[in-house]
Amino acid sequence: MPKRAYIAIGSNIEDRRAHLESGISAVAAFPNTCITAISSIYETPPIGPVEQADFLNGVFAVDTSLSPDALLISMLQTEKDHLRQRNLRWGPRTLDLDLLLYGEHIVESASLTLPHPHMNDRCFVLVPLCEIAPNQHHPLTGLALATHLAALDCSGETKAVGRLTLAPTDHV
Ligand code: A4P
Ligand code: MG
Repeated sequence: MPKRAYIAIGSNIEDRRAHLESGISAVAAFPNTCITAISSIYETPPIGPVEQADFLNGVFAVDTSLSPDALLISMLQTEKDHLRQRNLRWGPRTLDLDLLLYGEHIVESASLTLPHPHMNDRCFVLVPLCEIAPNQHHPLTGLALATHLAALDCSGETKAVGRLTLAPTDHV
């Protein structure tokens, strides 16, 4: 039985939009996986200790029969395929793919934490996520995602700058 998962995508190295589009197309080509929704794309100031260029961020939903670990491994491989360098934590990146939610799963392993531990604090995640799944409940808090978003002040932090176009793909 496929599970619904939510994936955050980001880039702050040009061509940012092209990186997002090819990142989502790569996920759409994962086995037994199809994209069911894509948020708008938002331009967001960098959060965290590293001074760097603004990001483009978005969130998309997939229905997948891959396990959480298999999905994450394919996502990390997709980042590598986009020449993602890992020399600075929180540093600039061509493509970042974070697994936010996988059904109601709660996981705490060496390689995977679910739900994503920072998702409730970040406007660049919750604004696009609530565009496509406002009534989804957070598995740990039991609260609707829209309730978490209402607790943040995202004014001035995210600006919708358009939508992505995704070429149709054949699915299994
Ligand atoms: N990992 C564990 N759980 C997960 C999960 N649920 N999803 C492990 C994805 N990965 C998960 O990630 C390090 C390891 O986390 C992975 O090997 C995986 O096994 P990483 O992508 O190599 O490192 P990172 O991205 O530099 O660190 P981190 O903590 O993921 O950073 P974030 O949280 O992605 O923050 N500002 C704006 N405006 N927009 C952004 O997108 N991004 C960051 C990076 C900072 N500031 C930003 C943005
Ligand atoms: Mg990451």
